[in-house]
Order: sequence, then structure tokens, then C-alpha cells
Amino acid sequence: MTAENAVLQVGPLMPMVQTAITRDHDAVELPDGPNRSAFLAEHAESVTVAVTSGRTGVGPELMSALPNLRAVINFGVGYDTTDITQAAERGIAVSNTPDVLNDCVADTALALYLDVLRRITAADRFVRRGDWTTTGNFPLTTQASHRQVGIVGLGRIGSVIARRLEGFDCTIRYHNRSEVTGSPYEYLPSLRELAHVSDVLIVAAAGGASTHHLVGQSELDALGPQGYLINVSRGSVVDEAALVRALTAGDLAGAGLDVFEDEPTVPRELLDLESVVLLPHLGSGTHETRAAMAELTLKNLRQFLAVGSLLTPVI
Ligand code: 8YV
Repeated sequence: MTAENAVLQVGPLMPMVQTAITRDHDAVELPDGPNRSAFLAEHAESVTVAVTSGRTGVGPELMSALPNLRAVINFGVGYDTTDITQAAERGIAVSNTPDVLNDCVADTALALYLDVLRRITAADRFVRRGDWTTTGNFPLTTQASHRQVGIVGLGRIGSVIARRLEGFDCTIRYHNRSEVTGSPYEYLPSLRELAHVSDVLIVAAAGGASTHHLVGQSELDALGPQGYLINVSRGSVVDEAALVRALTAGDLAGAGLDVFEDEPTVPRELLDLESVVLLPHLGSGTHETRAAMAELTLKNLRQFLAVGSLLTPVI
């Protein structure tokens, strides 16, 4: 770590990013546990740039402990783990990795959509258990094409999901903070109303305080016992306790979840349910997309260190 422009690694990073920041920028990793305070006592003053991921982020306490922090470079499009309010107040720049992951996260949403409605992985388990030979045909499932689909958050990723669903001849509507100018899809200012008219609700809204539990009991009730929920954004957007209650009571037909409120903890009750598909937050997890995210992360870091500005700033 050099005195000028010291780079701090906060949380685990992809090996490619970690190697590059250590080799090229002398970055040091912030230790966890009891060694953290001693490390901060020695180095906090010199840290000007933090490189982190959406999983870890630079939260309020750590940000306050870094008096000369000028930039947070975030690997991932979501930056809800970083204290954006404090960053804005202190003039700390924050970047993320938008766009490069749209396709893969949208593909994951579609994979969950098809799996939950057509019960693909449940049917796979049926074959592996030998049930095909002992009990006969797999139960009938739900048609995935020609459905009424509601997108919660028609942003970069939500728009790609919508485009993919056009190929399934679905009717697409959406709910957003505000109407998207020029969108071909119907905008519903009430999320409850969107849930009511949808067979499937797909959550693609960004995480953070403003979307916390946006999908709650009332929206799940409106989706109803024939309805399905897909979430590929952040677990915090959905009231998970209400979702678990609805699924176990049969008040919702099924759910496809890539994200959870307290990752990597998945509610125990969901593990035995055949109506849900559970993924370990793998939305952007392909070689191609993670390499593109790594490259964009490093480009942001290099540009900041060279000229003091970010390539893809969020504030
Ligand atoms: C990453 C994500 O897995 O980009 C995001 O917001 O959720 C994922 O693509 C994650 O951010 C990496 O920490």
C-alpha cells in the first residue's frame, strides 16, 4: 500500500480483479475480525480508493472510518451494500458495472420462469428418483407462453427480460418508480394492481431502502394462488417471511428465487417445497459476464487513479 492513492480491497473479489489490483496498484485487503481495528488505526488515513463487490460493499461504519476516501469501485450492478447517502454527502465517487450483465441476469430470470411454470427441475428429480417407472406420468404443469407477466422495475435488466418474454408471446406490463417514456408495455402505477392482473411477477428492481419489501403480503395476495413470483434482483425487495407463508399455505402457485434476504441463508421451509426453484445468486455468473464485469471494474479504478473520474459512476 503506497501512501498516495492507497487502494483498499473490501471483501472477497474475483481472482482476476484481486490479482490485478494487488499487482498493479499495491492494494491491501481489509482484514476481518479482531485485526480490523489495528489495521484501520495504521492505514485508514491513507486509503483513498476502496474496491469492493455488491456482496460486501462499503457500509456506513467502514466509510466513516476512512477519512480520505475518494472513490468506491463496486464489482456488480447493485450497490445497496455501500452507504450512498454518506458517499454523496462527502463527495465520494461510486461506480458499478451496469449493462455488461443484463443478458445473463435476464437469461437467469427466463430459466427460473420456464422452470417454475413447467417444473423442469422437479421433473428431473422425478426421473432421477425412479418415479417415472414406478408412478407413471409426471403431473401436468402450467403453460409458459401466452402469459400475463408483470415486471417490477423496467430498468436495464427488466427491459431485457421483457424482450425475451415477447418471444413467448406474453402480454407484458410493468411497475416502476415512474413511467418509462417510449416503452411499448403498459405501465401500472400500482404494484398491487400489476400483481392482480399478472400470472407471473418478475422482480428486477434495484435493492436498497427505497425498494425494501416493495413486494409484500398485499401484492402476494393480489398475485393469488395461481400466481408465480420470480426474483433476480435483491432478496430485500420481497418480504421473504410473507413469501414463505404464502408458498407453504398454497396461497401462491410457486416461486423462482436467485436472491434471498440473508444470503447464503435460505428459509428452511422452502427447501422441501416442490413448487419453488432455488438458486445461489448466480444471475451474472458466467465466464463471459464475470470477465466483462471484472474488466469494467478495473477500467473504473484505472480511470479514477489516472484522472479522478469514473467511467460508470452511480453518483
Ligand atoms: C454479483 C449482482 O454476483 O451485479 C449484481 O448486483 O448481484 C451480481 O451480479 C454480485 O454483485 C457480486 O458481488
